[in-house]
Amino acid sequence: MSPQNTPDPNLDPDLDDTDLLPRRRFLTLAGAGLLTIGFGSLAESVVGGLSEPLNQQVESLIFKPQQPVPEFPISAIEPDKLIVNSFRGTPAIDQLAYRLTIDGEVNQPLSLSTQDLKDLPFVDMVIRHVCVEGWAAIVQWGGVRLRDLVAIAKPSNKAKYVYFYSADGYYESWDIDSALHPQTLMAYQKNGQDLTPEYGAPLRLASPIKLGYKLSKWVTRIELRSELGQKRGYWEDLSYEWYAGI
Ligand SMILES: Nc1nc2c(c(=O)[nH]1)N[C@H]1C(S)=C(S)[C@@H](COP(=O)(O)O)O[C@H]1N2
Ligand SMILES: [Mo]
Repeated sequence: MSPQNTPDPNLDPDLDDTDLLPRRRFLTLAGAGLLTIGFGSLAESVVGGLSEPLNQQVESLIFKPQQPVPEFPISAIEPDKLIVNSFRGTPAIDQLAYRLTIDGEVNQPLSLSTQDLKDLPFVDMVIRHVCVEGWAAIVQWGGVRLRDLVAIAKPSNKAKYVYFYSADGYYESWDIDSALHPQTLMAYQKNGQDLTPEYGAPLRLASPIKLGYKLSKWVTRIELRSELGQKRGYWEDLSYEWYAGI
C-alpha cells in the first residue's frame, strides 16, 4: 500500500484545501503505522501511545475482562440455517475502493482498507445468530474485535454510543459497553470463508449479545457519539426495541 498516492474515496467533496492537507497527512501516518506496528502487542502499543486524555470509562471497558458468552464447537455450525435477510437487497460495493471510516468522538479518525483490517489481530467465534422473525442459526464468524478498532481510534471522553452506517442505507446505534464487548466483531469471514456479498461483504457486525437486526451488514462508517440521536436504527425507528440484547 502506498497511502501517499492512494485517493481516498470517502473524502468529503465539500472539504476545502485547508482541511485536505492535514487529512492527507494523517492518512499517510495512519497507513504507515498500520503497516509497521506489531499488532500482536496492540494493547501495549495503545496503552503506550496514550498521550491524550482518554475516556476513563471507555479505557476501563477496553481493558477490563468482560464475561464472554459460551461459544459452540465447530461441529455445531449450521451452514444452511442463516437466512439472508436484507431490507433492500445487496448493495454493490467496490472492494478495492472500500474504506471503513471511524470518526466522531475519537482523537484519531481512521480510514481503513480491507487489507488494513486483515492486518489487525484475527478473532473467530462460533455463536448463535437470532432473528426476531423466529429463526436462528449457529454460525462461525471471523474478523476484528470492534474494541481493537475503537482503541486505535482513541475515543474521546464523550463517547457513549456507537453508530453504524451501511452501504444499503441501513443504520444502527449501540450502547458503548455492548460495542466494546470482546465478542463484538467486525467480521469479514463466515464459516471459515470470506463473506459473500449477500451476507455483508466486505464487513459486518457479528455478536452473540444482540438480536439479528443490530448486526449491520456492509458497514462503511462507525461513528462514536456522546448522545443518541433522534434516529436510532432502521428497525428501531419503526418501533423495534433499541437495546435488543439476547
Ligand atoms: N445493512 C443491513 N444489515 C442488516 C440487515 C439489512 O437489511 N441491512 N438485516 C438485519 C437482519 S434483520 C438480520 S436477521 C441479519 C441477517 O443477516 P444475514 O442476512 O447474513 O443472515 O442482518 C441484519 N443486518
Ligand atoms: Mo432479523
